[in-house]
Amino acid sequence: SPAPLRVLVTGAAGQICYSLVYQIASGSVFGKDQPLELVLLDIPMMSAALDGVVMELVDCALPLLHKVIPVTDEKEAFKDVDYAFLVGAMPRREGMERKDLLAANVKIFKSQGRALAEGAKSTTKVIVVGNPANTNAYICAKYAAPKISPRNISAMTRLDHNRATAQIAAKAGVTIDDVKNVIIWGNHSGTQFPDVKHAKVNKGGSATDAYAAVGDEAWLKGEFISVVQKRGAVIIAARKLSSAMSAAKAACDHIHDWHFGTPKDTWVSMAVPSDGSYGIPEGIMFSFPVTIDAATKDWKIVQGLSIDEFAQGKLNATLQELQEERDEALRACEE
Ligand code: NAX
Repeated sequence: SPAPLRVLVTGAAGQICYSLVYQIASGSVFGKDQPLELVLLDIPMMSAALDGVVMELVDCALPLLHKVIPVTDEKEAFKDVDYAFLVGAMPRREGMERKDLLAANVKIFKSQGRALAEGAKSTTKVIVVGNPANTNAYICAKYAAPKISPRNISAMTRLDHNRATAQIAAKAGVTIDDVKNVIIWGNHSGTQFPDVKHAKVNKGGSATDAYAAVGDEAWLKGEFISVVQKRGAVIIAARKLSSAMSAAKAACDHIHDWHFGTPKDTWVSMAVPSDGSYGIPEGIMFSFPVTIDAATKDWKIVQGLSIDEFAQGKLNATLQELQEERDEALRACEE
């Protein structure tokens, strides 16, 4: 069997990782023949809980899991990693301003960007899940460069992508496999734009566009978009905790597709540093439709999709929010 991959998961004692680490270790991300060394990072205060997670992983008796290494030291965590799931972040506490939350997280991702540059393999692939995910990834990429290419750092919008796919499947009366090529544009936040203009639905044996399959333009341009944008808040209200199982599954899908490539004629949504496509300024960590080549493990933004006036307005709004977050984050980095 191949040499083990070294995979780092941060925030490993938290909610999302409780689902995530099992999925990784059982082979759903890197395949059933790929041995793994899992490095689990959390803060020192969480070290007892982290040990508990390690004990449970050991007790799962998973053949692919060659090593589990719990750490509370950042430098040690990033050493030689092939893939990093950056889930750990400062949670929002009561009375905390959005600005304070951003500043606290920016410090974490500045430091982790530096640790990546210092220790990780130059080919490392990184997914940032911790919020504000796009801006955290932007800062992480800035401090990991030039040793680690910014192209190797991404933020997760796959949960939003999966939510949009599931909403369309339910409305069209088909199963998930019958829906492909939805797009999440922009920020993982309330300004994201879930776009189905270019999506395909397989209904009754023939591929049709989502508008025809759903047959309700008003719903697609209204309720559908706000359901996807607000799904996270609705889950918090119901569970009193934020999405964890679905977030972990989405992180696995994201890295699975980066590792194995996207299927023919299929794209997925990932926040990546813009190359200038669709008028989004270079470097902004923006969610785009991307395809991934399995051999090079390099993503490409899907080109040539038409953007109508309705879509352009939504793209502008989410871009503006991302630029404001970036400027605030850069100021916090100076402090
Ligand atoms: P939890 O609070 O359950 O877990 C977070 C863990 O991270 C804690 O164990 C904490 O000690 C640890 N941590 C904090 N600072 C750290 C640091 N500097 N290094 C390593 N570990 C650190 O949160 P959970 O529900 O697991 O959510 C984690 C993050 O994902 C949050 O920021 C959340 O907002 C974000 N989400 C992002 C989503 C996305 O689609 N991009 C969706 C789900 C989720 O809301």
